[in-house]
Amino acid sequence: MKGLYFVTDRGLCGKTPLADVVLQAIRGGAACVQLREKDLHTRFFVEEAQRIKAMMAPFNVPLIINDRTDVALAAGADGVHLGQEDMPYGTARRLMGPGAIIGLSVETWEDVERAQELDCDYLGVSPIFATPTKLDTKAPWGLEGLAKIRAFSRHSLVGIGGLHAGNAEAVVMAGADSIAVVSAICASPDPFRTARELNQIIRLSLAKRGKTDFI
Ligand code: TZP
Ligand code: MG
Repeated sequence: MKGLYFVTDRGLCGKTPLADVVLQAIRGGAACVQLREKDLHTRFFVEEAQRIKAMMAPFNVPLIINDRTDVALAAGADGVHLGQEDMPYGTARRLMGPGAIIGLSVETWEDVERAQELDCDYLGVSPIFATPTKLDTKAPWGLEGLAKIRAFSRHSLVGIGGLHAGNAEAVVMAGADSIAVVSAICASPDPFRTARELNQIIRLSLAKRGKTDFI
Protein backbone atom coordinates (compact mmCIF):
# COMPACT_ATOMS: atom_id res chain seq x y z
CA MET A 1 0.00 0.00 0.00
CA LYS A 2 1.49 3.30 -1.06
CA GLY A 3 0.21 6.83 -1.63
CA LEU A 4 -3.04 8.51 -0.71
CA TYR A 5 -5.61 6.28 1.00
CA PHE A 6 -9.11 7.74 1.22
CA VAL A 7 -11.45 6.54 3.98
CA THR A 8 -15.10 7.54 3.66
CA ASP A 9 -17.44 9.10 6.20
CA ARG A 10 -20.84 9.95 4.73
CA GLY A 11 -21.69 12.17 7.70
CA LEU A 12 -18.76 14.46 6.93
CA CYS A 13 -19.58 14.86 3.23
CA GLY A 14 -22.30 17.47 3.80
CA LYS A 15 -24.60 17.84 0.81
CA THR A 16 -22.24 16.12 -1.60
CA PRO A 17 -23.19 12.48 -2.24
CA LEU A 18 -20.58 10.05 -0.97
CA ALA A 19 -20.08 8.55 -4.44
CA ASP A 20 -19.19 12.01 -5.82
CA VAL A 21 -16.59 12.52 -3.13
CA VAL A 22 -15.11 9.08 -3.88
CA LEU A 23 -14.89 9.96 -7.59
CA GLN A 24 -13.23 13.29 -6.85
CA ALA A 25 -10.73 11.62 -4.51
CA ILE A 26 -9.85 9.07 -7.20
CA ARG A 27 -9.51 11.75 -9.88
CA GLY A 28 -7.27 13.65 -7.46
CA GLY A 29 -4.99 10.61 -7.21
CA ALA A 30 -6.22 8.44 -4.33
CA ALA A 31 -4.50 5.06 -4.64
CA CYS A 32 -7.06 3.25 -2.51
CA VAL A 33 -10.59 3.80 -1.20
CA GLN A 34 -11.95 2.36 2.04
CA LEU A 35 -15.70 2.32 2.49
CA ARG A 36 -16.28 2.89 6.20
CA GLU A 37 -19.90 2.65 7.35
CA LYS A 38 -20.53 2.45 11.07
CA ASP A 39 -24.29 2.98 11.01
CA LEU A 40 -25.64 1.23 7.90
CA HIS A 41 -27.58 -1.99 8.21
CA THR A 42 -25.89 -4.88 6.43
CA ARG A 43 -28.25 -4.86 3.49
CA PHE A 44 -27.62 -1.18 2.72
CA PHE A 45 -23.90 -1.50 3.37
CA VAL A 46 -23.72 -4.29 0.76
CA GLU A 47 -25.79 -2.31 -1.75
CA GLU A 48 -23.67 0.79 -1.26
CA ALA A 49 -20.45 -1.23 -1.61
CA GLN A 50 -21.74 -2.79 -4.84
CA ARG A 51 -22.61 0.64 -6.24
CA ILE A 52 -19.25 2.14 -5.34
CA LYS A 53 -17.42 -0.92 -6.67
CA ALA A 54 -19.25 -0.63 -10.02
CA MET A 55 -18.50 3.10 -10.17
CA MET A 56 -14.81 2.44 -9.52
CA ALA A 57 -14.57 -0.23 -12.22
CA PRO A 58 -12.92 2.07 -14.84
CA PHE A 59 -10.16 3.03 -12.39
CA ASN A 60 -7.28 0.93 -11.24
CA VAL A 61 -8.01 1.71 -7.59
CA PRO A 62 -8.91 -0.98 -5.05
CA LEU A 63 -12.02 -0.81 -2.88
CA ILE A 64 -11.49 -1.94 0.70
CA ILE A 65 -14.35 -2.50 3.14
CA ASN A 66 -13.94 -1.40 6.75
CA ASP A 67 -14.44 -4.06 9.45
CA ARG A 68 -16.76 -6.37 7.52
CA THR A 69 -15.36 -9.37 5.64
CA ASP A 70 -18.91 -10.53 4.88
CA VAL A 71 -19.73 -7.23 3.15
CA ALA A 72 -16.43 -7.30 1.26
CA LEU A 73 -17.21 -10.79 -0.04
CA ALA A 74 -20.82 -9.97 -0.88
CA ALA A 75 -19.85 -6.86 -2.85
CA GLY A 76 -16.81 -8.36 -4.58
CA ALA A 77 -14.56 -5.72 -3.00
CA ASP A 78 -10.80 -5.94 -3.36
CA GLY A 79 -10.11 -6.21 0.33
CA VAL A 80 -11.03 -5.63 3.93
CA HIS A 81 -9.59 -3.51 6.70
CA LEU A 82 -9.65 -5.26 10.07
CA GLY A 83 -9.57 -3.74 13.52
CA GLN A 84 -8.23 -5.71 16.46
CA GLU A 85 -11.75 -6.75 17.45
CA ASP A 86 -12.92 -7.75 13.98
CA MET A 87 -12.68 -11.22 12.43
CA PRO A 88 -9.21 -12.72 13.03
CA TYR A 89 -6.79 -12.09 10.19
CA GLY A 90 -6.30 -15.78 9.34
CA THR A 91 -10.05 -16.36 9.01
CA ALA A 92 -10.50 -13.29 6.83
CA ARG A 93 -7.60 -14.42 4.62
CA ARG A 94 -9.06 -17.89 4.25
CA LEU A 95 -12.43 -16.43 3.23
CA MET A 96 -11.10 -13.64 0.99
CA GLY A 97 -8.34 -15.65 -0.70
CA PRO A 98 -4.66 -14.97 -1.36
CA GLY A 99 -5.25 -12.13 -3.82
CA ALA A 100 -7.30 -9.94 -1.47
CA ILE A 101 -5.85 -6.86 0.19
CA ILE A 102 -6.13 -7.25 3.96
CA GLY A 103 -5.07 -4.45 6.27
CA LEU A 104 -4.87 -4.59 10.04
CA SER A 105 -5.07 -1.72 12.53
CA VAL A 106 -2.34 -1.59 15.17
CA GLU A 107 -3.08 0.42 18.30
CA THR A 108 -0.50 -0.98 20.73
CA TRP A 109 3.05 -2.30 20.53
CA GLU A 110 1.70 -5.81 21.23
CA ASP A 111 -0.49 -5.48 18.12
CA VAL A 112 2.60 -4.56 16.09
CA GLU A 113 4.58 -7.56 17.40
CA ARG A 114 1.72 -9.99 16.75
CA ALA A 115 1.26 -8.62 13.23
CA GLN A 116 4.88 -9.45 12.40
CA GLU A 117 3.83 -13.11 12.09
CA LEU A 118 0.94 -12.32 9.73
CA ASP A 119 1.15 -11.88 5.99
CA CYS A 120 -1.30 -8.99 5.96
CA ASP A 121 -0.83 -6.39 3.23
CA TYR A 122 -0.36 -3.37 5.45
CA LEU A 123 -0.68 -2.09 8.99
CA GLY A 124 -2.96 0.84 9.74
CA VAL A 125 -1.03 2.81 12.36
CA SER A 126 -3.91 4.16 14.39
CA PRO A 127 -4.13 6.91 15.35
CA ILE A 128 -1.06 8.96 14.47
CA PHE A 129 -2.65 12.03 16.06
CA ALA A 130 -5.84 12.44 18.09
CA THR A 131 -8.82 13.25 15.87
CA PRO A 132 -12.45 14.24 16.39
CA THR A 133 -13.40 11.86 13.55
CA LYS A 134 -12.82 8.82 15.80
CA LEU A 135 -13.04 9.27 19.52
CA ASP A 136 -12.67 5.67 20.76
CA THR A 137 -8.97 5.41 19.91
CA LYS A 138 -6.05 4.40 22.11
CA ALA A 139 -3.13 6.77 22.74
CA PRO A 140 -1.82 8.40 19.55
CA TRP A 141 1.45 6.98 18.20
CA GLY A 142 2.82 10.36 17.20
CA LEU A 143 5.74 10.61 14.78
CA GLU A 144 8.06 8.88 17.28
CA GLY A 145 5.78 5.87 17.63
CA LEU A 146 5.42 5.61 13.88
CA ALA A 147 9.21 5.75 13.40
CA LYS A 148 9.63 2.99 16.00
CA ILE A 149 7.14 0.79 14.13
CA ARG A 150 8.90 1.55 10.83
CA ALA A 151 12.22 0.40 12.31
CA PHE A 152 10.70 -2.87 13.52
CA SER A 153 7.95 -3.94 11.15
CA ARG A 154 8.27 -5.75 7.83
CA HIS A 155 4.91 -4.41 6.71
CA SER A 156 3.83 -1.49 4.61
CA LEU A 157 2.52 1.25 6.96
CA VAL A 158 -0.60 3.35 6.50
CA GLY A 159 -0.79 6.30 8.91
CA ILE A 160 -4.26 7.45 9.97
CA GLY A 161 -5.65 10.01 12.39
CA GLY A 162 -5.49 13.79 12.16
CA LEU A 163 -3.61 13.80 8.86
CA HIS A 164 -3.81 16.57 6.27
CA ALA A 165 -1.69 18.52 3.80
CA GLY A 166 0.03 20.36 6.66
CA ASN A 167 1.52 17.24 8.27
CA ALA A 168 1.53 14.58 5.53
CA GLU A 169 5.20 15.14 4.65
CA ALA A 170 6.34 14.71 8.28
CA VAL A 171 4.30 11.51 8.57
CA VAL A 172 5.78 10.03 5.38
CA MET A 173 9.27 11.05 6.49
CA ALA A 174 8.68 9.29 9.83
CA GLY A 175 7.96 6.06 7.95
CA ALA A 176 4.45 5.94 6.51
CA ASP A 177 4.13 4.49 3.01
CA SER A 178 0.59 5.73 2.77
CA ILE A 179 -1.46 8.52 4.32
CA ALA A 180 -5.09 7.75 5.14
CA VAL A 181 -7.48 10.64 5.53
CA VAL A 182 -11.16 10.95 6.32
CA SER A 183 -12.13 14.54 7.14
CA ALA A 184 -9.35 16.19 5.09
CA ILE A 185 -11.16 15.00 1.95
CA CYS A 186 -14.78 14.41 3.08
CA ALA A 187 -15.11 17.81 4.72
CA SER A 188 -13.11 19.67 2.08
CA PRO A 189 -14.97 22.28 0.00
CA ASP A 190 -13.07 20.81 -2.98
CA PRO A 191 -12.25 17.12 -2.43
CA PHE A 192 -10.59 16.83 -5.86
CA ARG A 193 -8.11 19.63 -5.16
CA THR A 194 -7.42 18.42 -1.64
CA ALA A 195 -6.76 14.87 -2.88
CA ARG A 196 -4.50 16.19 -5.63
CA GLU A 197 -2.54 18.31 -3.19
CA LEU A 198 -2.17 15.46 -0.70
CA ASN A 199 -1.17 13.08 -3.47
CA GLN A 200 1.58 15.44 -4.62
CA ILE A 201 2.93 15.90 -1.12
CA ILE A 202 2.94 12.15 -0.47
CA ARG A 203 4.68 11.33 -3.77
CA LEU A 204 7.36 13.97 -3.24
CA SER A 205 7.92 12.84 0.34
CA LEU A 206 8.17 9.19 -0.67
CA ALA A 207 10.69 10.19 -3.34
CA LYS A 208 12.70 12.03 -0.66
CA ARG A 209 12.82 8.77 1.29
CA GLY A 210 14.18 7.08 -1.82
CA LYS A 211 10.92 5.37 -2.74
CA THR A 212 11.28 6.40 -6.37
CA ASP A 213 9.48 3.36 -7.77
CA PHE A 214 6.29 5.24 -7.05
CA ILE A 215 6.76 8.09 -9.58
N1 TZP B 1 -8.97 5.18 12.55
C1 TZP B 1 -8.06 5.76 13.33
S1 TZP B 1 -8.20 7.42 13.36
C2 TZP B 1 -9.51 7.38 12.26
C3 TZP B 1 -9.79 6.07 11.94
C4 TZP B 1 -10.86 5.61 11.05
C5 TZP B 1 -10.23 8.57 11.77
C6 TZP B 1 -9.34 9.47 10.99
O1 TZP B 1 -10.08 10.57 10.57
P1 TZP B 1 -9.42 11.95 10.15
O2 TZP B 1 -10.60 12.85 9.89
O3 TZP B 1 -8.61 11.71 8.92
O4 TZP B 1 -8.59 12.41 11.32
MG1 MG C 1 -12.56 -1.07 12.43
